[in-house]
Formats: sequence, C-alpha cells, structure tokens
Amino acid sequence: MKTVFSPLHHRHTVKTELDGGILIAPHEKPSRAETILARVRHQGLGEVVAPDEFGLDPVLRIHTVEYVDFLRNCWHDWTAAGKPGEAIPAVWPGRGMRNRLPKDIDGRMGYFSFGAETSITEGTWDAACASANVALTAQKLVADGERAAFALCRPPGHHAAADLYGGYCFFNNAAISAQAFLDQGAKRVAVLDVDFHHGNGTQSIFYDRKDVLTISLHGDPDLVFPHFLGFPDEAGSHDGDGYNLNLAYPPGTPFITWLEGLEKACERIREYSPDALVIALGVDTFEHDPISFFRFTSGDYLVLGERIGALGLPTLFTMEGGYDVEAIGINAVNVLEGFG
Ligand code: SP5
Ligand code: ZN
Repeated sequence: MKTVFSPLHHRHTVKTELDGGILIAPHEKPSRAETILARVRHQGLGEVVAPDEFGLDPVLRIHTVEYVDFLRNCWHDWTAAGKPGEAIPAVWPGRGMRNRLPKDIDGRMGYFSFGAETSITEGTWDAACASANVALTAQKLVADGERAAFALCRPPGHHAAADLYGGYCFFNNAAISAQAFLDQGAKRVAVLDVDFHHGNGTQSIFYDRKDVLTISLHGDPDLVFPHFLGFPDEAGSHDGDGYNLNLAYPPGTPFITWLEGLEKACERIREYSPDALVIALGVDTFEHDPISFFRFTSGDYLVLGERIGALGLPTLFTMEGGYDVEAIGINAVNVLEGFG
C-alpha cells in the first residue's frame, strides 16, 4: 500500500493546548506523523509519495467559503490585533445569541470553532492545506485503481464541520475525500470512523444525505469529547435518515467488545454496497493513550485492519488521532498490515 506524506505538516507546530485550566504542550504534535512515517518505512509497507496540489475547489465542496477565508486570514488578523499568544477562541454564540459573523477577530474565532483546545499559529493554514492535499492524492490513487492507500494526514480532520474547527482538526480530510469519490463518479461512499472520538464533523457534514453512509465507533460522548454529538439515537435526517450510525462505548472497553460493533458496522456497509470506503483511522483507542479510555493492545490493530480488508472495497485510510507517540507508528501500521 502506498503512503502519501507531506513534511509541510510541521508548519502546524503549536506550543499550547488549553487543558485543565492551563496551557499544556499539545497532544497533537509533529512527532506523531514522523513516528508513523518511520514505521511505514521500517515495515516496508510500500512506496511513500508526496502529495499533488489540488487547490481549494475540493475543499470548498465541503467547507464554506467564509470558513476557508477565515482560516486563511486567521493568524494575520490575530497578530494584527496585537494578540501576544497563539490564536485561541474564548467566546461563542451560545444559546439565545445570534449566529451572525462579526468583524472582530475574537468574535470570528468563536463563530468558526466549537472548542478552545485547538490553537492556531502562523503555519496552520499551510499545514491544513497540505493535509487535504495528502488525502486527495491518496484518494486519487484509489480512484485510479489501487486497492487501498494511506493518507498520512496531519493535522487530522474528522472533528471539523463545514464551518467549524476544533478537536485539533481544520479541514475534514475524510469528508473532502468522500466527496471527491462522488464527484469522480462514485454513487455511494461509506466513511467508517474508528478513532476513539466521535467523528462529529463528518457526521454533521453528511447528516441529511444518503450518498455518504457515516459510521462512528467511539467513547460515550456523555463522558468524553466532543460531548455534544455522537449519541446512538442520531440516525440521520431528511434523505439521510438511516444513513448515520453511532456506536458509543464506556470506559475500559476492550477490543473484543468493540469488535462486535465493528461487525455491525461492516454488516451495514455490506448492505449499503458503497463504491469506495474511507476509514477515519485514529489509534487513540490504545490502552496507553493519554487522553482516551479504551483498552486496545497493539496486536488488536492487526485484527481491526483484517476485518476492514474483508469488506473487499477500494479503501482510503485518512490518519486522525492517536497520542501515545511511542506506539502510534506500530498501531497505525498494524491496521494497514492487517488490511493486507
Ligand atoms: C483527532 C482527535 O483525536 N481529536 C481529539 C480531540 C480531543 N480533545 C480533547 C482533549 C481533552 C484532553 N483532556 C485530557 C485529560 C487527560 N487527563
Ligand atoms: Zn481522537
């Protein structure tokens, strides 16, 4: 399997993550991608290729023009306003207030975000664009006939909605890729999200559509991020009713329990019979992940990959979360090797 990778991910190197009332060193850091890349090479998974440049058109199929403009100008506007630190929102349009885009940068930060843990810096825009290009390059490999491809995306994407960033995500690489498959002639695409966290961005983007089936297995949002979406009663709306599936699990969930959910997901995918499958691949389900509460072992990821491979579909993997940097390479590449 080919891997697509861009060193431009380093352009998003932030010093801060608001957590527990203090600014900590971010969990989502450059060494994550470098460790995965090293493991890909060590295992001889396949060729590592640089991304092509797709421009903003495929991004704008998913994200609004106002949001894309905001992200492009965010750092400039933030520094021009004389802010001393990294760009962090502190105010949002809460209940009873107006969903109106303000001029002031503090207002715009809150308008286009759903959390304050995701700091923005000078190179964030460049890295987010590179990450989307990585996904689109891997998508093209699959569309052109490869059985599968690995988009080693960083920053990740599955929390980003059409006009919201958060959860370390800016552009929804999985959603952009799913839309690219459709725009190139696919009739149906399934997105299966195996990251520890609910893929709220992907769900919301496709919630009222049936040409993209969205499925996410994740930690119970009653207990963990993203807190406000990802419950099992969210089945889709309008045309999309019946085309979203959420499977939520409690603290301490071992792989064997989660695997029953994966089998349900696979059954639903077989029934849907998509032309392509996008896997939002997070490995923050690992037993030693610092921010999560499942109990997967490294060997479990081989089985996870094998079950996805058994679907026999053209498959694109987009890298999402995973914060135990020591194990992230082994775990992510185990999924790809298990896939076969
Ligand atoms: C892509 C992805 O996996 N995003 C995850 C975003 C999670 N953000 C919330 C982090 C909260 C961390 N709190 C840690 C407490 C550790 N004791
Ligand atoms: Zn995650």
